[in-house]
Amino acid sequence: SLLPEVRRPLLKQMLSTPRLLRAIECHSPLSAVLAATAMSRDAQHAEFDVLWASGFSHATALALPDAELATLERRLDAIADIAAVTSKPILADGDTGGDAMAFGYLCRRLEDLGVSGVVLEDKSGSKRTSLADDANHELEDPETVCWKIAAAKDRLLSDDFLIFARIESLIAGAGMADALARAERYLHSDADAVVIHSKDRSGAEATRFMEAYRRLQQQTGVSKPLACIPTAYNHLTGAELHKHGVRLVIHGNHMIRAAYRSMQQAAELILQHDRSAEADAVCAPVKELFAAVGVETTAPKPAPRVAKL
Ligand code: SPV
Ligand code: MG
Repeated sequence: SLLPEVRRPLLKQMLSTPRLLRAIECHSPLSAVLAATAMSRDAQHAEFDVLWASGFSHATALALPDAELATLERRLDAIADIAAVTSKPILADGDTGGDAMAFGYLCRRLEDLGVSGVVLEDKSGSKRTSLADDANHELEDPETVCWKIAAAKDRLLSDDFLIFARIESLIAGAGMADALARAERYLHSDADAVVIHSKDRSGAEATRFMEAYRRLQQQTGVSKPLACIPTAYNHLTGAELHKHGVRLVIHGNHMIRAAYRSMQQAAELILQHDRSAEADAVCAPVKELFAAVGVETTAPKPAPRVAKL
């Protein structure tokens, strides 16, 4: 882990260079350790830059729907647990953030934990998960979103905690014009960065927005980093999204989905064969788990007491 004041500025520092950043979801301390230590074989994209403390994944790990049901304090505890065992910058999913007071409180607590930023999505009411085909989404008035961000910024003690304004127009079916109007509004707000979300599997909708966002920045003379969550259009690589102007790619739910599938397979294989030998194929050896969490195999001996003369 890192001291909060050392860890918090890391994301802002990383975003000050033009290189593409890659974030991966984590939902538990162990998933965060795996996310933080994952290495690609080709050295080019050797590791993830950022840990995404996903609301969806945390809720799913608690076997709850992604509808802001876990209390704020419980979310904060989960993020503190992740911070305790990793040293990568953490970007927290702030969901709708509640009202201005609740969102300001969340930001201050995250700031204290050394979290580098939060994503506030512009939905209101009882939030529904963005990737469900049949969900009814209610968009928040962009003025309210900007007010919440401004009020939270006012409460922050540092200038290195970033607030990302997440545009949900394309998720809610409000269309490209609404998404771009919001993007322009957020460019002129206290938000530090913008996130676009889309569930169009072709990726055409997302990339159209990205190109329009590039033009918008040129026209307005204001530029803020753009992030995306390409779960639906995951045939596009980070490098391709970077060419469309994306600065941070968030792989939003892959650790929990991978864990779900292998847990399901292990449980079924044990039942099917009435023994666990076959399940070994989908399980890591315990030694790897020892290495990941630093198990001590011998208990430390107490130091001999030396009588003080
Ligand atoms: C999350 O990971 O919680 C997100 C991304 O907000 S999504 O689930 O795609 O809405
Ligand atoms: Mg979420």
